[in-house]
Amino acid sequence: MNNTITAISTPLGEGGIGIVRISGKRAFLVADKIFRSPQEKKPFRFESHKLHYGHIIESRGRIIDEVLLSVMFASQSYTREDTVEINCHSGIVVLKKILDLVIENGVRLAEPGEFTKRAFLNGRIDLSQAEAVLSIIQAKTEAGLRAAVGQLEGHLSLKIREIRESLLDIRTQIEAEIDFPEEDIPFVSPEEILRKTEKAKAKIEKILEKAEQGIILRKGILTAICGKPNVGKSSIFNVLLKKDRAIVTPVPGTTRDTVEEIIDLKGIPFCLVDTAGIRESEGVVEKEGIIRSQNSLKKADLILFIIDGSTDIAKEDKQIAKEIKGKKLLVIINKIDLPQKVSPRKLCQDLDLEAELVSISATEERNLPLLDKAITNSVWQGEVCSSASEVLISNLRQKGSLIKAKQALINFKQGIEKKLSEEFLAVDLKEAIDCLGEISGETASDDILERIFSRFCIGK
Ligand SMILES: Nc1nc2c(ncn2[C@@H]2O[C@H](COP(=O)(O)OP(=O)(O)OP(=O)(O)O)[C@@H](O)[C@H]2O)c(=O)[nH]1
Ligand SMILES: [Mg+2]
Repeated sequence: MNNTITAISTPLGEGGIGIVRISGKRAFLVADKIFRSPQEKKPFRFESHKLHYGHIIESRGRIIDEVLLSVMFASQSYTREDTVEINCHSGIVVLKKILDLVIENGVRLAEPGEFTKRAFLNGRIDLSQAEAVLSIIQAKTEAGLRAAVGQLEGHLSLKIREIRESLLDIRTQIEAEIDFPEEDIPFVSPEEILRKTEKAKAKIEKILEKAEQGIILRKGILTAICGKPNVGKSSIFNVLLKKDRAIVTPVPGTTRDTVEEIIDLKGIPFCLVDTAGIRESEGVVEKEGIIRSQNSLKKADLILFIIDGSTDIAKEDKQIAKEIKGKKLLVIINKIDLPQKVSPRKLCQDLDLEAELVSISATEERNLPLLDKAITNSVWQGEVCSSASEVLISNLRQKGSLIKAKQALINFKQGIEKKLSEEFLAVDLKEAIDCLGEISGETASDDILERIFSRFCIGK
């Protein structure tokens, strides 16, 4: 923990500015060795969080780059350690050269997310806030960003802490009764404990109600567009994307490989996948494409099943309907600008599917707002994270911990009702407290930490 780390914190490539970051006890010492300011002022004496002009110099006195350097004192830095940031020109060679120079001076390369991990271990942020940093970096829509910022600001942390502290209070009361049964401590009635537990449980349930929203905003909805060849899948993919991304031709079997793009509908990120039309095929390439289509269907959170309204229902349509039955899906009748052979009223019955249905024309762009609405409604009804102050969790790990905490509280309550001994009750209560601690990080195992921080990039 006490060694000093460094990394390039900006994307590696040509750009205006690149940043090399150093954090730890040796940070200022290294800055002193490699940085020269025109006034010969020492980085130790710099004001915190101010930029200072100068040069990075290697041992033989040669200038590597003209830079702006800032020092951040441990008490106010991101990692809560002495930190130095070197703003140099962004080029692969120059960044690499400065990084090597820092490493030569007794600093080691940081692991992915290690700066944020230190911020967590040093108590600047809790674990859910550390996860929020990653959510901000990876946000796919503005609503997703709002939710992540809310989490970094500590809305979730505050709520979790509040619930956890109320449970810790109950524990103190119960333990006092276990440890000092004869002492004259104020007696807390089981009714009072039940009331407090119920309140904590209700708060957990309230967060869980919105869990799906938070997770969807973070992860997005994997949406596969499927159907037999030539129904207009790629045309629909392009109109949803509002750009000519996939090839469209009148030849059935045009799309071979799957094509993926992210769109933002009402703040929800949908990862759209255009797939090859599914049919019996002898062509080697087409066959491979169809296997990929089927894999996409298996993985998808949502399927847009496209039917060509201008042709009769074919055996391929029925075959695909069978394959996707039971999945979350939306049926789209396309080509309504042409004379229609398909009856929207009977279609779902004929295909033996239960699904919402929308009729559109991709080429004439008819009913597209209806299509957008049907897609968003299929995963989310109502307003999408309208403010950053909403308490939203952002991943399955947090959801899992909340569900476990809730279950432990249910067991605890039943234990009280059954008048179990305090020792028994204490076990369930501890479980609930620990599960909440997994979210904020107090009781997260090294394994959990490893899994979380390894998803970060190096330099954050
Ligand atoms: N009239 C009409 N033609 C359409 C419509 N949508 C697509 N088409 C045409 O249908 C043909 C096939 O469109 P694609 O989007 O390539 O169909 P696809 O389902 O991706 O086809 P494959 O990739 O071969 O499976 C093209 O000639 C499109 O211009 C529509 O709404 N109306
Ligand atoms: Mg296509």
